[in-house]
Amino acid sequence: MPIPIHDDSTDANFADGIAAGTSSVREFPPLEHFRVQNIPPAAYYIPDFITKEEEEYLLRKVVDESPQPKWKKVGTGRRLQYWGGTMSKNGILLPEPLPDFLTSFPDIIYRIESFLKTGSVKGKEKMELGIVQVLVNEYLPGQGISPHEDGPAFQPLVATLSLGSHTVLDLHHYLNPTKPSPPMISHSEDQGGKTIAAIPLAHLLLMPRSLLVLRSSLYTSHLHSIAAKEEDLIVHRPITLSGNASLNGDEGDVNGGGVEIANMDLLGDAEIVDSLKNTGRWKGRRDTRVSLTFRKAEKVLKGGALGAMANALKR
Ligand SMILES: O=C(O)CCC(=O)C(=O)O
Repeated sequence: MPIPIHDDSTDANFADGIAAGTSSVREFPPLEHFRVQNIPPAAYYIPDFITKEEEEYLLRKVVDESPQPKWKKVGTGRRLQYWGGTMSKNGILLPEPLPDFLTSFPDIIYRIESFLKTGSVKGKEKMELGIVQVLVNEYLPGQGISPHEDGPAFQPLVATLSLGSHTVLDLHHYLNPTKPSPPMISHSEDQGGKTIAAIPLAHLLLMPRSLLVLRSSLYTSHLHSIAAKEEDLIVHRPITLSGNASLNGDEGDVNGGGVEIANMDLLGDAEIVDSLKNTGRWKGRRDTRVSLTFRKAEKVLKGGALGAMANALKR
């Protein structure tokens, strides 16, 4: 299964493209090719969805050139921004125009939409997003996000682009309190009266420039989080002929917080995959990571920004 590895030859074209006002669009196999196996439906991991130049350009636009008031701080100190509008208290998006650096140069939104359509199967759920809002999260090393659902205000299909650094996204499932599933221990964290499993269901290593697509039950009935860490230890335990997992590296790695990832076969990063296969481990220090989550609100206020203003005046 050929996984696209970043092709440096396209970088020069992109640099030329900057001058010429065009961008170099790479071709990908259909979405299904990137499905993460053995987890609930469905997650897709696409390595190098954008080029290094596009990553640098987007970081410049979002971090260096965004007006300070655009940033909001959450309790843990993490910063975020909304592009395309914000949600009203009753879950209706008050829309604003999306900036050029997301719509036309680079034409990221168009590329995500076109790529998702390659996942549509006739007669089945359509993979159409209709992006109206982009949520930007900035994580300094040591910052994370606690387990949460993105909620019913958004369509259960989201795409997240990672910039600047890798991270590990954890996926969690709810426990049925009347039917605990050993060896999981229920977590006291409250999610609207529901308990979540203490041990994440899966871990995904998200590399810079990759796109992660979550949809369906992985969006509607699971949670996701990022542990607040400065460094990640990934371990790999190949399955032996007897069907058991054997650890190449040190058993202490697992006890010491090392995690196995579900998307190793899709990483497209030869250095990491070689390290995991040969030594059973890979360690990476986190740098500042910026994520862009592209989503569609279920309800959007008609009349756009002007409508939002008129409504505010009516109140
Ligand atoms: O940064 C990420 O990859 C995830 C962001 C996220 O889960 C959120 O903002 O709801």
